[in-house]
Amino acid sequence: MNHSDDPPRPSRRRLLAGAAGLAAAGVVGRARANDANLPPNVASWSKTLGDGVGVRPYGKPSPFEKDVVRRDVQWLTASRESSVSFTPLHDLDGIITPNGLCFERHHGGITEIDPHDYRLMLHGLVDKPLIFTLEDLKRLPRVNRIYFLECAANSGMEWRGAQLNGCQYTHGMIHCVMYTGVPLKLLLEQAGLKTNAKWLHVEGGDSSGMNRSLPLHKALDDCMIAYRQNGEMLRPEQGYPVRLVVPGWEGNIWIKWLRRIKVGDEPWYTREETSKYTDLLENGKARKFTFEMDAKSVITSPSPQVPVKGKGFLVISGLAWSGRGKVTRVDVSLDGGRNWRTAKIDGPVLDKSCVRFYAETEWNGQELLLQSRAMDDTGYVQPTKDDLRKIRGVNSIYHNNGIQTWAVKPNGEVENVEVG
Ligand SMILES: Nc1nc2c(c(=O)[nH]1)N[C@H]1C(S)=C(S)[C@@H](COP(=O)(O)O)O[C@H]1N2
Ligand SMILES: [Mo]
Repeated sequence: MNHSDDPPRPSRRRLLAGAAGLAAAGVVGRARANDANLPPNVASWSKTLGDGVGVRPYGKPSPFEKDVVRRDVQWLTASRESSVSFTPLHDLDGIITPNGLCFERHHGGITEIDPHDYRLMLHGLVDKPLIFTLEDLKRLPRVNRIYFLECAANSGMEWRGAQLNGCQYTHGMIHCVMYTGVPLKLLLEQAGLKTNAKWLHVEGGDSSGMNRSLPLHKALDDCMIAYRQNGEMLRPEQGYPVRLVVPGWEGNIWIKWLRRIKVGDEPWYTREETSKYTDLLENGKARKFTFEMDAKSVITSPSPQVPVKGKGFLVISGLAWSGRGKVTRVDVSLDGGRNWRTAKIDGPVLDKSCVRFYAETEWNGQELLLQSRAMDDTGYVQPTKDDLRKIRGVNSIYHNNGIQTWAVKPNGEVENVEVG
């Protein structure tokens, strides 16, 4: 079984197969309206009663939105249990990801836990080891926070050049939701930390036993033990009943199905922070503990799965985020980074959360090279892919936050390209 996040390099055949998959998913081609439903006629849906209350105890999207789904790239991983699906960013707006569309990354399949049997152990360098039930956790003081979660391997396929044709695939290993849960600090205070406590070992209850070392300062800062996502209980895919929330840090350390926290005085150097989730540089050395997700952005529309529908007024829209704090500004370029304009950010601007941006233009069928670049409140500016490669080389998989380019063709089609 393949436990890693490193995707194999796609072959040309595979890329073509991917494009055919998009056509099958209904991305190209437009259905025509039925004249009988158009004014001045009375539309068919106005002539009959609809479903009564209670017919749909848990609501679902309209059947006409059936193509707004998570997708996966089958050749990327050897098994479905250790694999990834991608958020359909191109079909969403605002900053909140609906629960059913959050990308999933698991290493041992989706674990189903009976909440009655759920326990969270807290032990190690503490005065009083504790075991919490889910009810224990729910009785503690709680907070609500909106955070993005990005897998460090997001855009990992794009290090050596443009590969996958769609922001769902190039940038879809991200979701942004509201969590409800207990500040981790509170649990640690209940157990009482020994004076030499410096690191935590956090471990999942799934068959992969996903585990990482978490520095104590982060745990005491803004980490959460979350059990709700967008108001309802976490979905099984996201770690029901309890996951660790580590704001701004790489998704791998956000342990799902959290079963154990051990307090120690040094890192454990687990597989996921040595063989995986380190970045090999040109000189053969690897960066270690690159927890923070740097500022990044992507234009979600237009993009390869959302071609431009016609000439005239065009709203360019996208998402930006930074694991270091708040996004302060997003710039958009129409000419591959030669000229930049400041985009409008609309909606909440929160710490370690996504922001939604818009830039408006007139499109007359000219070729565009669309780019966006994010800036955060530490002064950090999202780099070009070339600038990133100058420092990082091309041996890396993780932490690719380079500027994405979409080429808009005269017929409105959009393609993943690189400039420079
Ligand atoms: N227990 C457990 N936690 C886990 C994983 C896992 O396989 N098992 N995968 C990690 C990785 S690599 C990522 S990117 C995120 C993905 O979270 P999501 O499935 O909610 O998108 O969960 C992390 N937590
Ligand atoms: Mo990940």
